[in-house]
Amino acid sequence: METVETVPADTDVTTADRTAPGGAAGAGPGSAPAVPVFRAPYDWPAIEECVRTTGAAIVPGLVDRSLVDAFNRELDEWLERNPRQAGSNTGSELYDKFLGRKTLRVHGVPGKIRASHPLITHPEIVACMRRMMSHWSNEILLSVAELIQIGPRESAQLIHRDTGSWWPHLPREEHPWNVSAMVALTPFTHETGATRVVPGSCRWPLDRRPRGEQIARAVMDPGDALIFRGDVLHGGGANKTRDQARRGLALSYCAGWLRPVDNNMLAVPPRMAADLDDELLALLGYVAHDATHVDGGLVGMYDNGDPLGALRRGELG
Ligand SMILES: O=C(O)CCC(=O)C(=O)O
Ligand SMILES: [Fe+2]
Repeated sequence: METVETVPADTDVTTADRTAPGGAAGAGPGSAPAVPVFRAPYDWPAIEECVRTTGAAIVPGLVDRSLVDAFNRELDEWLERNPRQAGSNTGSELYDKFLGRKTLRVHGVPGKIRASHPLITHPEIVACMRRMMSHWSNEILLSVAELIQIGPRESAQLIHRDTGSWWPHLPREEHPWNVSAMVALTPFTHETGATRVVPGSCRWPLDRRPRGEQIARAVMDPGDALIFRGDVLHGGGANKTRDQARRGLALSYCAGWLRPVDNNMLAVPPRMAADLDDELLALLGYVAHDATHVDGGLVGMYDNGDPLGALRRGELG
């Protein structure tokens, strides 16, 4: 379970500033905090430095609209065939509240929606994740690809750190070992439930609570992405509309030796994996993590070797 940190619910303070191409917007004198925005042409070293030090950055237009439209189309068709209720039933009232009673969540997206594959392997997203976690690992894994659709009249999600999924008190370091890209699939506005982010909170003590005016909003158009490290405080915003769902795809990646949140090899079992490309399969866990170049060992092996080789030889499932 993720760490849940309570703040005054529904505090709705600020939006991400929009700036000229290539520029990052910060909080001006006297203004509320903002998530810095980096427009194309993307300055990746600056984006990564911003995420590393403050916890989050918005990258407008990172994902091509054609990919967003294809994903939304296939998801709509899938939801028609597999009707789902909003809300979760985890057995824990607190956790169900955390997940949202009017929020539709679909896990195991790579096994359900094929149009998610070019998003999960998006070259710029994956390259950014690899660089950001290279301090820890030469390989990264997809931790979870989760569709998060915040329905009308949903209240704000509790502010939390995603890193709490593993163990809330794991040491927090300069370099993150969990970084996510929240890709907007519909408009993220103050009304629909734009993600709330507390810039700088990746450096806060675990028990420090944000005040309302320290919470920024990730206002985004479809195709924009919020990139954030797992230990920055954040949460879904309240959806104040009567009829507009806010749809986002949360793509979370972690160091290659860490156990992902979703069991992606059950989501995409060998019979489905056979015709997928190596890059996606590696992110899903079909490649062993090899740390021998730093005098380490291997984890994630199958039959004393790499699962991908066994898959390609037809030895799995
Ligand atoms: O939906 C959002 O904007 C954020 C959701 C989130 O942070 C989570 O469920 O862990
Ligand atoms: Fe989260």
